[in-house]
Parts: sequence; C-alpha cells; structure tokens
Amino acid sequence: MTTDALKADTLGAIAAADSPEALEAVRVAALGKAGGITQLMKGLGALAPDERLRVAPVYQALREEVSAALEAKKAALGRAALTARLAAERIDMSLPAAMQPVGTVHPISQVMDELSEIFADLGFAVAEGPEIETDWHNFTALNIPPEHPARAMHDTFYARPEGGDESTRMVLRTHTSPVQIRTMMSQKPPIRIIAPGRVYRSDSDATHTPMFHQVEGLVIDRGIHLGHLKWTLETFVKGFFEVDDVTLRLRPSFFPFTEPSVEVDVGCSWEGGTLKVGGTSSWLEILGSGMVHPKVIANCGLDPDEWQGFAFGCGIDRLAMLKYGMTDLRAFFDADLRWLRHFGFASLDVPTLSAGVGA
Ligand code: 2NL
Repeated sequence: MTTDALKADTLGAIAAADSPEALEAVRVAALGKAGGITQLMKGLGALAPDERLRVAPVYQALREEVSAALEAKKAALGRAALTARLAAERIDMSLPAAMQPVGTVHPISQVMDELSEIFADLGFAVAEGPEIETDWHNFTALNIPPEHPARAMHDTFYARPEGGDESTRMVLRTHTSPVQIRTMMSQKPPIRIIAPGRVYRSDSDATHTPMFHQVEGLVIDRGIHLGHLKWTLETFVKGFFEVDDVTLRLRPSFFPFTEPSVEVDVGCSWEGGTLKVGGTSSWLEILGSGMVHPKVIANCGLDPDEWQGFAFGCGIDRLAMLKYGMTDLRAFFDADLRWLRHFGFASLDVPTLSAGVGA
C-alpha cells in the first residue's frame, strides 16, 4: 500500500470511529506493534541510506498526522460522551419535590394553642408549674386539708414518702390549680392567667385516662364578681367553638376552693348523629368554676377583703373531642399514625383570632 493510501485509509477510519473502542482499534492497526505505520518505520533500517533520508521524514510526518488525528478524535468522542451523559442524567430542578411524610400537630396541642390565643386576647398570660407537686400546693392551699373527703375523689398518685414522712410526700398534680397558687404567691395582683397542662389521676376506663389535660383560669383583682366570670366564659366558649348563638347554663355546685361554685353547661343540638355546640336541645357540662374562696386567697398571703377573683377549670381532651368530632378519648394517646394524620394539624397552621382559631 502506498503511503498516501495508508494515510487516507487511516484518517478515514479515524473519522468513522464512533466509540473509544473503535478508535483504539484504529490506533492499534496504525501505530500498534504490528500496525501499518510501525511496520513502515521498522522497514527504514533495511533501506539504502539516501532512500531512507528521502522517506523517513514522510513516514515521520504521517505518524505525526495520524497521532494528532487520533488525539483530536479522542477528545471529540470524550466531549460527545459527556454531553450524552449530561443529557441522560439531567435532573429537572423545577419539578415539585416528592411529598415527604411529615409530622402533624396533635389535636391537644392545637387546642392548647387555640385557648392561649383566645385568652391572650382577653389579657391573660399563660402560666406553668411542676407536674410533681407538694401536697400543700395541690390540696391544702386549695382549702382541701388532709382527711378532707375531696382528696378521695381525686384518685391521687402519691410518691413514696421520703423517710416514711407522710406529711412531706409529693403528688402528681391532680389539677393545674397549684400553678395558680404559685402565681398568687409570687406575683402581685391584678392577676389574669390560664394554666394549661398535664394532670394525673389514678383512673382508667373508656372515658378516663390516668394522664389527661386541663386548663384552669384565674383572675384576681379588686371588685371582681360573678358577672365577670359569666362574661369571660361566654366569650371564651363563643371564640373556641366559633359559634355566636351559644347558650350557657350555670348550675350551683360545690368545690372546696370556690364559693359560690358554678358548673357550666353549653347548649348543644344533635346534627346527623353528632352533638354540635349551639341550640338548647341538649346540655353538655364543659367546665367548673366559681369565685375564689377567701380562705384560698388568704392561704396565698393576700388579704381577701381587698382582693377577690374567679377561677375555672376544664378538661382540654373533652373540649378537643367536642370541637373536632372524636369519639374515643383513648385514641389521643395511642400514637396511631393513621389517626394522627387524620386528626393532626399542619405545623404551620397556627391558630389566630383573625383567621379563626380552629381554621
Ligand atoms: C373542674 C373544676 C375548677 C378551679 C377549678 C381554682 C383554682 C384556684 C382557686 C380556686 Cl387557685 N379555684 N380552680 C375552680 C373551680 C373549678 O375546676 O371541673 N375542672 C375540670
């Protein structure tokens, strides 16, 4: 084969190579040990000196031209491979992300936030206190002395008395009232607080769990009377259930820590098998309340002739069930993901008065 024909063949084969493997085969055929150009170079030694001087630069130029063409083609194939790979592995960043499973706000937390929002608007602060309490803060200060029959009604969880001394044993708080006691002892009136939180009673059946949630409210000021209590509770119930035609029914009752004591029913009606707030065809007891007993005010170091107040207490779990249509109290604490996804709230769905506390 003439040098020109070898050159044309090789450059043609380089141009036609469509993969790194095909190009490598062309390189081996031209420049490998047994390649056409290598053979030509090897043959130089056998030529006459003047003939060798004439053809050597030609072979050299051929080898260089082929080498350069191989390099150029290799680079071109590399670029093409990269372009193809980029196209194949392209990610459309503008596509919406796949929905990840996210947690939800538990209905009890949601209701606590709703209550805080409503009462904040009425000028109440949120107060907190320990869940393991002294007997004095949980009972005695609230006019429930030792041996008082009301203690038996509370199904109290008692901690083991330290050194066998019954008088200093701690209790799991049976209501959030001790938070209000602590507030009255540490702050000067006027006081307006709500105390939401966990409370504990040794009671467990279809309608009772040993841990449940309560919110209590307390107002201490001069000249506070039952009218303030009634207006506050009405405003709260209207705001919470988002209905304007709420009727409250106040019944005389008894608590050791309030005098007089009032139990409050909300007017309801049956709608398609569920009880809805509004109307007066049924009544549902939702909270207990009253004017703070003068002895309780005195126990906290305040003069009951100067300071009066009202207080109320209500179960958060029952409020949540009534508002959001749950039928089984125990489902609150089962940690069943399907239930939580169904009844849970979006974490950014913060209750506000303007958007509706339960919207
Ligand atoms: C109910 C009744 C009530 C209170 C709680 C209270 C707190 C202080 C002083 C006086 Cl520091 N009272 N709290 C008053 C009346 C009723 O709860 O049925 N709760 C679920």
